[in-house]
Amino acid sequence: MSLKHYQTCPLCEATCGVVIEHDGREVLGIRGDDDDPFSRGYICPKAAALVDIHQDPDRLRQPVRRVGDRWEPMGWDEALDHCAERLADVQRRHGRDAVALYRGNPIAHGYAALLYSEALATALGTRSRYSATSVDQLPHMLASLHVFGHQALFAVPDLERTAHLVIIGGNPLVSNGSLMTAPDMRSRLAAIRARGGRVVVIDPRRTETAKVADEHHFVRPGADAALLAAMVHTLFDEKLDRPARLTSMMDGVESIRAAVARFTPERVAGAVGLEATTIRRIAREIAQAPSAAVYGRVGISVAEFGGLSCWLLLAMNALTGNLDRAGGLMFPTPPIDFLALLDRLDLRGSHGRRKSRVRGLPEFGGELPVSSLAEDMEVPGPGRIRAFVSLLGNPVLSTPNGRRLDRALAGLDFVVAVDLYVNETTRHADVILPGTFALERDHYDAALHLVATRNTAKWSPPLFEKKDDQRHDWQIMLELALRTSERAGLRRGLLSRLAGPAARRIRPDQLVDLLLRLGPYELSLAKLREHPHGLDLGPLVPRLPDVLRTRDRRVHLAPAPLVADLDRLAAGLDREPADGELLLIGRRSLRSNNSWMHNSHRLVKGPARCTLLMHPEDARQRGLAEGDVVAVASRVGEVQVPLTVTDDVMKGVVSLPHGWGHGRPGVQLSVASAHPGASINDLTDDAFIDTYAGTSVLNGTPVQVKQRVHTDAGE
Ligand SMILES: Nc1nc2c(c(=O)[nH]1)N[C@H]1C(S)=C(S)[C@@H](COP(=O)(O)OP(=O)(O)OC[C@H]3O[C@@H](n4cnc5c(=O)[nH]c(N)nc54)[C@H](O)[C@@H]3O)O[C@H]1N2
Ligand SMILES: Nc1nc2c(c(=O)[nH]1)N[C@H]1C(S)=C(S)[C@@H](COP(=O)(O)OP(=O)(O)OC[C@H]3O[C@@H](n4cnc5c(=O)[nH]c(N)nc54)[C@H](O)[C@@H]3O)O[C@H]1N2
Ligand code: SF4
Ligand SMILES: [Mo]
Repeated sequence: MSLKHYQTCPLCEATCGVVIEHDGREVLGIRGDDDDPFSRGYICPKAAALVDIHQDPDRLRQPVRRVGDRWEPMGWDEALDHCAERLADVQRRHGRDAVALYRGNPIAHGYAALLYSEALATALGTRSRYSATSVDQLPHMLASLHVFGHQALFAVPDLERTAHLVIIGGNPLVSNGSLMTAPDMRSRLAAIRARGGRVVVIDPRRTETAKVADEHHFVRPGADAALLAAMVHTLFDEKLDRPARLTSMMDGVESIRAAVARFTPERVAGAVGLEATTIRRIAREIAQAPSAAVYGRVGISVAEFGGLSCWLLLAMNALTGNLDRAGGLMFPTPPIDFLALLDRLDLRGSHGRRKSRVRGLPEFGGELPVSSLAEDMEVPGPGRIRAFVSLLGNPVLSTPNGRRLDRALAGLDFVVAVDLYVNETTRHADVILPGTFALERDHYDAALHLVATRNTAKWSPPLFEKKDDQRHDWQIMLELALRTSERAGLRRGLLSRLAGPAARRIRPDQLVDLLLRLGPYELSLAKLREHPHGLDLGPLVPRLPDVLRTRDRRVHLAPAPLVADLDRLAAGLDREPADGELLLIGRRSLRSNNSWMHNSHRLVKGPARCTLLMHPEDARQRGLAEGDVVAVASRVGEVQVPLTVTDDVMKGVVSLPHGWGHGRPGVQLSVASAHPGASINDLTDDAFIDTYAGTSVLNGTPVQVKQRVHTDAGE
């Protein structure tokens, strides 16, 4: 008997519809759902691996406690009470901020975990909050906060209608798009070209996306802000700016003109690695295209001037008249209107309201930059972090200077992780609380509709009901919140006892139902149940000025703090690289998902993927050859990896993927441990940050590829 179950793949931002064939107990096959109106049958190789994670013998299925170097099973009540006791104890003795909380990427891919992780953070009352945001999209949110007045108000490329797409520091053919939810990027990019449009890629590597584009330009890592400043300058210099359509809604045109005056293409060309004439042409073509969208992603955000780049990117779109129009950057209309909800709380986002304890890095949206986490655990003094709650995250592999975080975690009083595995981070836990996985829970893409290139809605029920001895991530978070509060003191204890029974009765899908009803399409769960393949709500529509959350409902093109930060950019323009120095950048693979899917045999089989890419000339200068094992060293560490020599990477630049490094002792990932690779974040530097935004710099790390390690015993 073969049954069909329809759901959304929760692994990345593309939100592809999948059909899962099953017999009620076992999965028989997973393929793309041709009837999903958004993904139209597309899936990538990771979708099939959903079943591998589901069935993985290494996956934890009940709470475990670390006893020496062994893990002992625990009952749920015992485990939750124990964790609550320990967290409350740390907070009683050292203050609330002594418990730090980190929220990882998969939280954004499950609405319930998203909601209840927020509840847990609130209940703990700690200001030591961290997430993957500060190693990812923070500068994009910061630009939105300044320019549009809300950190969660995103403008995304209108891929379906654009005539000219410029991609700076994104590789959507592999990442499947980010802050740009659009399944099947290959077809979507091909469609732009098929209708006579152009795709231009600017990246220090000739990426998979670059190879299907009309044009690719190498850019020096970290130089995008200078490049974008020069592009904006060119608009004014060549009288190409067309803000007319938006004049009545836009402030700061004269200020930004003055602010970028010193960044002429001729002045920045050397630092950027592009000819001044090319910079001018790229800007001109954007301005003159019938419609254009300039899009940037991780390559521009986790960089020294990420805040500036993300701001100038928005300015480039706005000044060419491409903001909020078909074919340009547009604002999605999500079925759950989070912004309207946050308006009721008068929440727009925040930056720099307080500073991290040791280094004084700026808060963003209530969180501190994760680059300050290890030092705030290690350095003695009042307010030092003593306990750590890790929710669906693996910061040892995903944040800079992972070795330091390893040491810091090992020195804490108590660590609890909500996770599926004993991995590089959770091996430091005292207790691991494993939740259900994708096939055992319902799905609704609350967060990704905020960045989708088409308005859609889809809810899917769980394929398999969870077993009695399993807990959903949201249930674990709710119980940790309630049980810790009960133990924490009179007022919180009382509140928690009063609120607890109600909170335990509400199911998260009831919340989704309510929020859908309040949303702009007045949907409901019942309505979505009638559309198991998903509901198409149409192309993006113009939303200015109502969508803006600036107090005056205008687009602020020249926010003072960002204009001021241009001085830092100008000061860095003539910096010379040290002798022999190469700049290290990252890379993603279609068969990886950050750090945690290497335990699927079907995804890791084949040639090793964790290799260092190097330009032939750089290799020759160092006497290195394809396949050599090389030592890559930065200020903070050294790793050894095999070398791939290729002119797909710019001269002076080397590339290593992130999410590897599974060889650490204690990790219980039998497949991944056989393909360990090395962690790029053992090289990235927690001291190297965008000092204005607070984001970690993960691209453009100075490294030396020092010596050739002879692997052949005879040599
Ligand atoms: N050098 C470098 N570093 C980077 C990046 C880069 O480009 N270069 N990219 C950065 C980016 S963009 C991001 S988003 C971060 C990601 O950083 P993190 O979010 O810290 O890391 P992930 O690898 O996503 O780890 C997710 C964890 O959640 C667990 N997990 C997965 N699904 C579930 C689930 O359903 N339930 C439970 N309970 N656990 C689950 C996994 O086992 C894993 O431990 O990495 C960042 N790090
Ligand atoms: N298969 C797969 N898909 C994923 C993920 C995954 O791990 N695997 N991770 C998901 C996550 S969490 C995210 S946030 C997204 C990220 O989505 P993307 O940003 O599209 O993914 P990346 O591959 O990191 O692309 C960044 C690009 O920037 C380039 N780059 C590096 N430094 C610079 C620079 O200084 N300037 C410029 N212009 N470019 C630079 C890199 O060469 C790379 O091509 O992908 C998501 N999708
Ligand atoms: S692109 Fe792949 S991983 Fe991402 S949602 Fe689609 S099938 Fe899942
Ligand atoms: Mo990310």
